[in-house]
Amino acid sequence: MGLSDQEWQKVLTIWGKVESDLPGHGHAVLMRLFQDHPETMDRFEKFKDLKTPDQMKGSEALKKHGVTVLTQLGKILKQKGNHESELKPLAQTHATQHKIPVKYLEFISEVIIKVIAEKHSADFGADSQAAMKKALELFRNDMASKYKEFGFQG
Ligand code: 6CQ
Repeated sequence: MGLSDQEWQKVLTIWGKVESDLPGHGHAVLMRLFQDHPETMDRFEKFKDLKTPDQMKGSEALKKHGVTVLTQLGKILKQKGNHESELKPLAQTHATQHKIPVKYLEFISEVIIKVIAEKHSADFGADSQAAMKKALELFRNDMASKYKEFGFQG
């Protein structure tokens, strides 16, 4: 289901706060994802030596990947649902190369909302949270249908 103009506005306003410190938010999202859902880490060959929270905290590679994921997600959100050309290549690599189940996309969506809520509690009220949740659901649904086109059941 689509979002109203007002909902997209809420999503993009809070995303502006995320962009004020993309490395900080990205790093926090990855640390939280790997701590709350350790199985997600197995998909990343290059992170297999990161075993403790301290090692994760000090990892430049983790920070760099955090920027990668949030930069791409930001590009998608800014399309306000008309994200076919941004989504397709991402779905292709995540389905055929990295083999990332939709469940893991759900995990990262939850974590993104938690991290924003922690860092921006004053600016991320119930309405904004609901709008962001909806935007990430739309992203996931569209990823899931593209996955199927690429023969990955996700
Ligand atoms: C991704 C996810 C995170 C951090 C970085 C990327 C958390 O070897 C490598 O360099 C990485 C190959 C790769 C893997 C294993 C990769 C590339 N991703 C994963 C795993 Fe994705 N990713 C996700 C997104 C959902 C919001 C977005 C926007 C995104 C972007 N990815 C995972 C993963 C495993 C649990 C999840 C949940 C996930 C989600 N990811 C990669 C990107 C981008 C832009 C890229 C590089 C280009 C490409 O498509 O390979």
